[in-house]
Amino acid sequence: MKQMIAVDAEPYSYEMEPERTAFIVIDMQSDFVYPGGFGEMLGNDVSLLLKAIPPTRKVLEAVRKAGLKVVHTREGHRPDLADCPISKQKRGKLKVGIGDRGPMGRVLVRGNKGHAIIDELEPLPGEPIIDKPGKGAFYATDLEGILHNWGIKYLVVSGVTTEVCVHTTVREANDRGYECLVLEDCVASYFPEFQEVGLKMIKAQGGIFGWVSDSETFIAALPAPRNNT
Ligand code: TIU
Repeated sequence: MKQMIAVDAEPYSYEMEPERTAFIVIDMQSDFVYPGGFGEMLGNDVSLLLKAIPPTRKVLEAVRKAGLKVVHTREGHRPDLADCPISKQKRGKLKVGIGDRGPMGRVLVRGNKGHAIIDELEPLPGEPIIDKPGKGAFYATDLEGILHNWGIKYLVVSGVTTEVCVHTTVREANDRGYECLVLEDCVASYFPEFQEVGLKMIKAQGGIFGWVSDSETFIAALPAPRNNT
């Protein structure tokens, strides 16, 4: 029988079917989160992003216990940069840009230290990692096929940055018919005002892109841990 649960959220209660829900962790990579990475090279203070790690870790542990599907994404490019638009390579006129050598290897290039998902949120075997060349997790990836094969309708969203890759992914998902719940303490921006307004934009107009809640409220609403015996 179909099991539905309700999560206290804005603009109103988020109703989801755990069997058809995936938790997505967007771009929690050293290049965005840690000092010395691409985010810092863009002129950003990365300290605000570090705050999202502990709550996201708690949610990861809880959804794994509850038996929800989990998927991770990484923004980055092939070593030959053939999948990186010239516009993206040139943008910002950076001294050390995409593909160049930085303190954590080649910036945003697959296989380099900066591109890797941070240890605190390490994916488990069986949790797909989506390598994406753009900001949105649906563009030029196999995410949609994976979610389709899993029968997913509900996406619970975490990751960085709120107004860039999180927003782009939520907008892409919303247009494809997914019901998105963004956990406000599990997403982060380099800019406090963008964090605030980014979340407002999701839940405004009756939830134009989706719903907003927080990690504790979501964890409390999850079904009892699955008995794997
Ligand atoms: N710069 C910035 O805020 N974000 C990105 O470039 N990528 C993601 O958000 N993942």
